[in-house]
Amino acid sequence: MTIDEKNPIKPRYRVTESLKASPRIIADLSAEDHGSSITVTSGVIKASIQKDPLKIDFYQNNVLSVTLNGKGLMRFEHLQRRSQAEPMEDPDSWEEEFNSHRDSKPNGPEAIAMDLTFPEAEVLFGIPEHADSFALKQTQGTDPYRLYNLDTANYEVDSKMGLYGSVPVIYGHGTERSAGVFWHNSAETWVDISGTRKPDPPTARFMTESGIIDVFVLLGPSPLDTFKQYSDLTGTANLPQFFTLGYHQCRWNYDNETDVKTVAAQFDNYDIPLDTMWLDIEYTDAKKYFTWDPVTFAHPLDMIKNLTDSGRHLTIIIDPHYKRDNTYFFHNYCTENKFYTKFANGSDFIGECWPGTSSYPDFFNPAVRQYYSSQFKLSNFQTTTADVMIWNDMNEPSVFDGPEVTMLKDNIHFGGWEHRNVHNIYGHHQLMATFQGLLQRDSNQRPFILTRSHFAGSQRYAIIWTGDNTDDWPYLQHSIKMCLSEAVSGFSFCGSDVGGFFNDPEIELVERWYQAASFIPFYRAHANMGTKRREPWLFPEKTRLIIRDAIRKRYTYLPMWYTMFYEHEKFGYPVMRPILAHYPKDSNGFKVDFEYLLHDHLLVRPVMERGVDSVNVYFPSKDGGQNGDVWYDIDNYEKFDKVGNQSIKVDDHKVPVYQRGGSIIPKKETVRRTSLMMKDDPYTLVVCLNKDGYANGTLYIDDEKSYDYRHGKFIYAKFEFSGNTLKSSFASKPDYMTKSTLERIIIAGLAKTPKSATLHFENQTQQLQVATFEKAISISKPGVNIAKEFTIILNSAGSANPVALKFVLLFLFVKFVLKGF
Ligand code: NBV
Repeated sequence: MTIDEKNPIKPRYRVTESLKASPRIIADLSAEDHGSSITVTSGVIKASIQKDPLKIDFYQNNVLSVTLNGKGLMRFEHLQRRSQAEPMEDPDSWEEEFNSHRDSKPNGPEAIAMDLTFPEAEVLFGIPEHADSFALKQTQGTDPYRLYNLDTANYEVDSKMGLYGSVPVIYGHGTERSAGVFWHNSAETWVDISGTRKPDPPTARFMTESGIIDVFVLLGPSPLDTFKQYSDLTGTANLPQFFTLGYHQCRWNYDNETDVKTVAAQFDNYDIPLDTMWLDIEYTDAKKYFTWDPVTFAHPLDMIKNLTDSGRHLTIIIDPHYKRDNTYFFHNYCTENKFYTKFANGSDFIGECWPGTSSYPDFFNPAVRQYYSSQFKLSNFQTTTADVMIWNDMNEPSVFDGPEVTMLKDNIHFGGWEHRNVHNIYGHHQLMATFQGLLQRDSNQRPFILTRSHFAGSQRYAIIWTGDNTDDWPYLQHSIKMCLSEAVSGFSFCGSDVGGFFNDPEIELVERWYQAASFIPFYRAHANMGTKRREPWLFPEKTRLIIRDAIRKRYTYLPMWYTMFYEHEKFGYPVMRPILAHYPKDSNGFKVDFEYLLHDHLLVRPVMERGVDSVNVYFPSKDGGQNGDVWYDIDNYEKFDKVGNQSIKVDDHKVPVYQRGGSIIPKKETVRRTSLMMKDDPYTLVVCLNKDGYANGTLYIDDEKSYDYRHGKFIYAKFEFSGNTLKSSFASKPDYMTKSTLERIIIAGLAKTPKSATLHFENQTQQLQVATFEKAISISKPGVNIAKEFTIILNSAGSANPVALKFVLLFLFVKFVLKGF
């Protein structure tokens, strides 16, 4: 639904680049005018529009799911010319002073607002990025939630202040249904939350500085349906290259090439896997992006080769502020071609940032994007290779001497649009160009870009992290809450600076952060300039071993992570999920944000408290009562089948993570130096049975790097365990060759331990050994290529397998027959 001014003095801004594609208009709409209202119907969906006062009710299957303007809080301020306008009471209406800055507001106040009610909901969530709880809090008597991309140094936790990204999608969920609304606007927005549940259900009032009212109503009815409806609009993360799911090592800064090489080599010495080294701003020549420091990074190609030879990657930072230096090619080109964002008076906008006096490319201009993109070509950036990936930081944009450390709202962008309209989508346009640049550089390699600023849809180009956090426990806890909010808002690939960016973390926090982050999509350690070096081997041995274990555990689960990201791209559901995603009837789980699900496979409850020897794990209910799933501790397959809170003992090494009974997870158990070195290694399948003795799961494999999978070059195996049989099958014939075999199967939850197992594939039969393993069983060495269909039948204790039977007969023969003679 859009509401625009009928005859504005000039057009109002409409966001475009956030959507994946133009929405499809359904032809089978029927409308009925009842005089005071109009009803519009399409299939099971109905909108009832009350004309005066305006109120729009959205129904699905005749259940009222979302009401717009039910409280009558809609506002729409018309654009005006000052010369013709009525005098206004508020002196700030026409121009506003903020510290030393002045906003000229050429069209006066132009805000829009509307209230959105979720009649069936008991909890609202979404609208990242805030360092706050997953469930949105009431805002009466406090500030509303703010959506305004800002470089907020030392941000606070439990706060509604605007951070680096803004994703204006909100969800309401109750035991009967879920729904959402995407408020499609890139200007500064504030959101007030009120109401709790029927008869006063939750309401969000969106208030936005400019633009039009443009909302998408997502009618669910399940939480996963609603998340998918949102990703159908704005897209998903692209399937990442495999290595990006491994461990990343960063700090501001690695000092020089030797430093980079030495750190990478130390990971090998200490037998800790590492996939990517990162370089922060100091690698550049005087913070001029697309250059290298001539002294400290004089031979970048050698350094890059040193990394890529051992299967590793390098990621370097490219920020959006460009040094105003007339010996700098990028600046000269942008100046000559009028490529910079402008002040209101039409001259190039100038602000302070890392390079000193800087200007900011106007990425809204396609010609600017094209010029910037072309800088990534190897013919231009000759001192890089196609294996160097990119980090876009400071792209809110951060302007040290600007109002609230960003651009002036009356700055002018391509097309004459004021910055106030597009602020939250500035970084997004840089990402579009970076993504294009990496594709132009190598069209068959999937780009990997990390961004700090983000808006709805940026997930199609880049992954995110939670910015400059602090070395304190609440920041570790908020990394989970924040990534969960981001995940339901399109950003599945999210992480936090492990250890905390600011200050020097205490050892226990480092240990717990490494453990927690090993189950978070983006796994990168990072630290501020001036902090003590904190590579894993600089800690006491015990800590180093805990870090090593955490990273190695991550590597054993990489096949699961990769499969989850494939399914994310394919089906549109988040990778990291709140409990309510799979337990929508369990109202006790609605606000839980100290634990989460990975897909519907794992329940993760990291230890995020200092000095504890037990933590509370919440095992959710399927029906709101005592009916839950069976969960198996991934370390020893101990079974948990009671719904509710349970206190779990934790020592320094323990991370409570549980596999759901009913799931099959693919793993690789031999951990090597990099993910690339594990490419051909064999798989282990971990089968955890539900109460009916059933489980299923999937495994996705491809070349881990290129777009060939989009032409069918992949393997997507399905596994199913039922009765006494594990079967693999393929929806489509695999069109990709792998050397990897099936090395081992672990089965937890069997009523009886089988004596042996028989493998059948391609008319061959093979007997397999079964052993007990922790509280499960392990079947070793099926050895079958994972791209082949196979069946494994467990031979139960009662019906002995043929080989065993022969031995028994021989024994009896020896004992009774031969002895008799
Ligand atoms: O480029 C320097 C830092 C970077 O390390 C950090 O990760 C970013 O979030 N950057 C911000 C600029 C200044 C931070 C104080």
